[in-house]
Amino acid sequence: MNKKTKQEIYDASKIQVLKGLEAVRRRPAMYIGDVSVRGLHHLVNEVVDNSIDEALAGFCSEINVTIKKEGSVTVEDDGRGIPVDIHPEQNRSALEVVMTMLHAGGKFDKKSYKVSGGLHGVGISVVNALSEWLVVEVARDGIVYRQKYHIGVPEAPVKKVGRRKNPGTRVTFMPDGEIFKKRNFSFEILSERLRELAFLNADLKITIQDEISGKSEKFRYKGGLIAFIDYLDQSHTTITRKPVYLAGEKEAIPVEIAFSYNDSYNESIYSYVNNIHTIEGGTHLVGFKAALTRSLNNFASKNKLLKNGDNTLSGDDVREGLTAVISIKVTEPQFEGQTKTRLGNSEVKGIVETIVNEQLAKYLEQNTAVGKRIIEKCKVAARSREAARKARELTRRKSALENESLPGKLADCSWGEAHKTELFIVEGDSAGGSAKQGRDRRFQAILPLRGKILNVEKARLDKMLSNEEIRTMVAALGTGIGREEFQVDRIRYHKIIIMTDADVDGSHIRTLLLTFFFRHMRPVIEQGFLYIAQPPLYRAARGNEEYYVYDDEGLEKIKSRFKSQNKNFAVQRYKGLGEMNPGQLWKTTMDPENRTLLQITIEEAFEADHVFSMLMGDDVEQRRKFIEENARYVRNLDV
Ligand code: 0RA
Repeated sequence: MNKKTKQEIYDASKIQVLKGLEAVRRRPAMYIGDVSVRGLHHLVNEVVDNSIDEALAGFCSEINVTIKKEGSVTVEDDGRGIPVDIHPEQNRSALEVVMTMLHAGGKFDKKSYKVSGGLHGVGISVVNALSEWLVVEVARDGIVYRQKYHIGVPEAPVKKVGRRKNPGTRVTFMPDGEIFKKRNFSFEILSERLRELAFLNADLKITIQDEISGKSEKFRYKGGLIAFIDYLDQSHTTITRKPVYLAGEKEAIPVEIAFSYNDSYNESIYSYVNNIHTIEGGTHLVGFKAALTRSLNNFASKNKLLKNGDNTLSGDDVREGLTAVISIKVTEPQFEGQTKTRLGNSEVKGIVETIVNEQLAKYLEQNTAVGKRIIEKCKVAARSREAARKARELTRRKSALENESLPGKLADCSWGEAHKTELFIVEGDSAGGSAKQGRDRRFQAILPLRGKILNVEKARLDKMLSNEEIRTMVAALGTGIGREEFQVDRIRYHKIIIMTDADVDGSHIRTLLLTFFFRHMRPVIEQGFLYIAQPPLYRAARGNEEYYVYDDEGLEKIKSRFKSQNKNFAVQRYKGLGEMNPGQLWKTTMDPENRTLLQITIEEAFEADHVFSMLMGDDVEQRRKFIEENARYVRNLDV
């Protein structure tokens, strides 16, 4: 029998490694989603996820993230350290295998809740392949091992470089400038995810330090999900003094839930599978909702809290003012949907349902007073929903008589087919005027909105419908609104384009609109109908040569070109759309041949909604500042 020599084995696996790395570098988006801001930060999340796995296995209590002065990032944990022994089949250190082979993690599966497919769980080797350089240091059995790589290729075998008592892993990497156009890490983006992870993993200590800005944060929540709910509710008054906490495990699926009721009319449920935010929900969420409705109705009828005139409480009734977090772990999750964030595993629904039914009944038995307050709130919700339904029916009958007409403010287009037409929702009458003159009236419709639309956070649907701007918008869209009426198929345009000024007010209006669509017309986003226009920020001109510039980087480029040619030039900064004449607005922002549109995904709308819920404090100045700092949610998109 032919026996391969060690050298042959080594060379063969080396070729395999190079092929793998090449695949990642050729199509990075397949592994990390995209190569923009999100993909860049995904690299850090990927490394952190490995440390989180070690924490889930019970061996790691602290994770430290540092943005270094030079622009690299270090992720350090106090876990067992990546194994360093010689891998029998690969004939080299296990550490090298983990760092260089795609999906090598599985070889050492710790039977934790690793994610198969999707964006997370692609393995640390992907980060390595997309890094100009990466250094890993492992402390195990009192010895420190080290290896360095350039775009994923080891510089030399793993070396012993020192001694240290406490085990752990430290990964430092510099993203590759050839893959990522922008390489600067955002303290805010990283902090947000790390805080979330600290909430989801009770008592885990996570720190982040930014050596560039000097900012730092420490996260550690003994209360876990309970602390998460308190955080989400911080700007609201709750009727459940302490969040309700339920936990259980069935068929090796642990389920953890915390919830509360507050005085708003919104439902905010955050669901997670293996620490991944399932924005599109899924079977765990369905199970929770079903059990919540059932348990509360059972409690209400047992305690005779529903009078003869009261109907049973609907799902909408029991979720008004609800803040909930549900976190489950599944060994082989199936993710579906537009952003692969909907859990598909069908067995999970029943498991969550059973656990919630059992645990919640127990809780309500022991906390009758809280239960009664919740039911009272649900009953108020049910009554106002009924009142709203009657009012809607009345307006519907009235408008049927009046032959439902389009709002006067809408400058409609002449073509009738939705898939060929666009609606620009424009901030302010003056920009609306320019847009009307500049558009191609065959397929572009313009709807100017005056000032701010109603704050949808504070209003119930019935009150919202009394707001003229909202009614006008709903009428122009043609979809109707409200659970019973909204129909995305009736939409009159397949591109809804939000066009606002590039200032703080503009970004506020944009956030409001995104929140509105996210909460009340989610299918419009899911179908990919919602966009944001990108007006230029500057116009640089010299004689009759002119350039429109869309960001500060572009401005610097144009400036240096003009300067190098020793020419006089003028730069105009556009503060609002109104500063452009109709021709300019068409050319730069509306003409399908030249413009860039940013398509809104559910993820982005969710972020806007999240930002929005967070700024419910009444301090206007603080709110303004918050919006400014978070404008990135609706900026850093690409189509
Ligand atoms: C495989 C096996 C073991 C630990 C790890 C991987 C591990 C990976 C990373 C990545 C970042 N930090 C990490 N910490 C641990 C278990 C090894 C054993 O049995 O001791």
